[in-house]
Amino acid sequence: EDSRIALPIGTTLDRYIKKKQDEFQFATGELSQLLRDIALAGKVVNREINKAGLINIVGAIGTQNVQGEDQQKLDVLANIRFTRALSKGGEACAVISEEDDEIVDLNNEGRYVIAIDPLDGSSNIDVNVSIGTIFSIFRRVTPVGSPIQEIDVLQKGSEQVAAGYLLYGSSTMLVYTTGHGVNGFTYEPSLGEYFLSHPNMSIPEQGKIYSINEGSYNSFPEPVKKYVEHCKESGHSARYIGSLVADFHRNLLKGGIYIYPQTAKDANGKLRLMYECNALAFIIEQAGGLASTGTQRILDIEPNELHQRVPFFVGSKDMVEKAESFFN
Ligand code: P6P
Repeated sequence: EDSRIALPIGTTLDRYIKKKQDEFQFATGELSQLLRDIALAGKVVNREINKAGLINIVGAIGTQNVQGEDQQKLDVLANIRFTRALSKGGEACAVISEEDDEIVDLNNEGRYVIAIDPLDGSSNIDVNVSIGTIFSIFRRVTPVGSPIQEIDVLQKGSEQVAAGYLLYGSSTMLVYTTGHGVNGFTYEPSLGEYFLSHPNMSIPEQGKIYSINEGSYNSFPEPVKKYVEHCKESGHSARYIGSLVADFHRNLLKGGIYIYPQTAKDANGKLRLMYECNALAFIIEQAGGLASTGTQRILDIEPNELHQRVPFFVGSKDMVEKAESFFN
């Protein structure tokens, strides 16, 4: 928590980014511009999501992404919007996305690499459940101007320079960290501005909410079954929206744990390390929580594949530690 920059609630995102940049002499304008580019794309996607029911852009378009999941029209659109905004912004030189099998080389002199899930939970669009965008920002490793290589994108989560998510819910929010705490901004569509609404976010160390799809209970590893039983014995509330960003955000505000463990269907869990778990792990640690596979800190994992999946335990410190204790 950095008291130097306690800006009043209602500060706009632009003013906040500028203030933070001034405060941290090492902060270069590129990262600020990159955050602005992402925020702008979020405004465009937000508008398309809000219109989805009216102009018939919901529903699968028949193509599938690398995960073999039906691509909903909106997640294809969101991928185009974010990739185009990043390409035009010029600060990012490469993107890895849930929607693209391979690395997208933006062929520019940008110093940053983005890992993004442009619209997670897109199967929830048709039923009007909140959905989200998740992003991680890394510095490229190879020299600017040289061809992008896998080592530029397959970096440990602890190498992130920034991470965040957009939540398209009853209101649309942008929540992000640059390693100096977590701040939440609420979007006001009539003004086209994001306003600081949740300064210095921190997750309660204790929580009474557990989020897990108990439909897969029978195939959970024993330690996970034991932890679920512990939650029931403790009288915790089960809350599972089935949209990762929505479940994560609620737990960040109220305290809680979200778990997507190994199951019979997904031997390493369903969620992807590079563009889902790493970003949320960075955010939760900056907010005083924890994120692990049950046995390993998410941010310490050396990635070996763009779309690799990992088991994911994220949330209140005491709850994650309790879940981990069943693995020992
Ligand atoms: P399940 C949505 O498809 C998603 O990627 C996350 O947003 C969500 O938390 C999870 O999968 C839900 O998966 O297997 O419980 O339906």
